[in-house]
Amino acid sequence: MSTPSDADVRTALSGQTIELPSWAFGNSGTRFKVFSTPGVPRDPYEKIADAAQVNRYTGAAPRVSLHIPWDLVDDYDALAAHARELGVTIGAINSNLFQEDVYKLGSLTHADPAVRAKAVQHHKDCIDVMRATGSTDLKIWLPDGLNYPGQDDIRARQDRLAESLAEIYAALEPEHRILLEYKFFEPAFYTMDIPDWGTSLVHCLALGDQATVVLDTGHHAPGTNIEFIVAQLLRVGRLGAFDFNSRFYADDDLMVGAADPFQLFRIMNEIVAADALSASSGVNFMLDQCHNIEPKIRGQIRSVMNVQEATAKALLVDRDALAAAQRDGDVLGAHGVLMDAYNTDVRPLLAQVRESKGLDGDPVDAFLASGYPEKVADERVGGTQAGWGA
Ligand code: LRH
Ligand code: MN
Repeated sequence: MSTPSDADVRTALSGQTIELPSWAFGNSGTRFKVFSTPGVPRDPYEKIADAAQVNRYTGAAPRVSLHIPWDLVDDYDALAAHARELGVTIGAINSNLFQEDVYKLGSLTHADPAVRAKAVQHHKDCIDVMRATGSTDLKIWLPDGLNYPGQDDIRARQDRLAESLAEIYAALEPEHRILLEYKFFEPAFYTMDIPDWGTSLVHCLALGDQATVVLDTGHHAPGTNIEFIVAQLLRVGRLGAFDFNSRFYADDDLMVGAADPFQLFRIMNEIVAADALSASSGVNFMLDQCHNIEPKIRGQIRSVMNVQEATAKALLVDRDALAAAQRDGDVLGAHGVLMDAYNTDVRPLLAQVRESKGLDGDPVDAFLASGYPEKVADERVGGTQAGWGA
């Protein structure tokens, strides 16, 4: 990868897209409290309308991922048409196996074949939704795991998981992909059945080419070098997507780049170095966040901007100088090349890229000036606000 020209940098930034999670627009919180806010969407139609606002002002968020059954509707063709009218499309379809009593001791890993069959059928139902919405990504995150040593046989659960995933894989259309997500703890506290990238990769390799790994930036043990995992998954061609967010301690699901902007830069630096920014790379850049206390649409706009800023800095890395310093063993020289890019203020460049697309240079100001938050707070009265625990 040689140093991109200024025009290349602008083209890459102009074409960057980030997928938004429908659930970021609903109420969320912790086990202590799920806060409500005036104007929060009450159904998937209103969630998509809010997501479309993010795309309208950033020009970089043309897809919305759905979560089933949180985004259950009678007519997915109508929902997809609604999205298109607003200038966005339906992205990944997320299954949900973490809110039913029957899955207390597991879902795709459960010892009872009837429970596994129910969980497999849920994914086949999600694939039906994908056929209706034109989605190609089925995202699977399993809450499955153990709380106490001896509670169940770790290896037997892996065998059952592999068997269940194979049934789901067999139901995919040729254009579909499985995005298999891992998480090192929670809701299980002794072991998760897909705790790390290695376990997800082992299952993906066993399934076939349509199975790839999702890297959620909040799902690693503290101190994990996430960009190393990014580089390795890109190297083996199995990085299917990111669930971007940030955290100070656990799976905090805070705005991406808020807690550790340097980490986000290092991650995007591996993406750019591997020429994996473009849509053809097959990497789906998604957000997976909860705006527990802050305004949700503005939080998503800020998050998209944080990814754009980290990406712009990564694109400004002088690749030729970096390669030369690395070749010469010039440790501080090489590190310095990266830090020069990281310490570059890219906000004027991004404002110009937005203006070149006919957008306002500052999406947050433009959104706030629109009066949309006040408008929906007035309109969305009555009904039940969407969200965790709704
Ligand atoms: C699990 C997870 C997963 C989603 C959920 C909303 O922690 O990251 O990606 O299903 O959050
Ligand atoms: Mn996630």
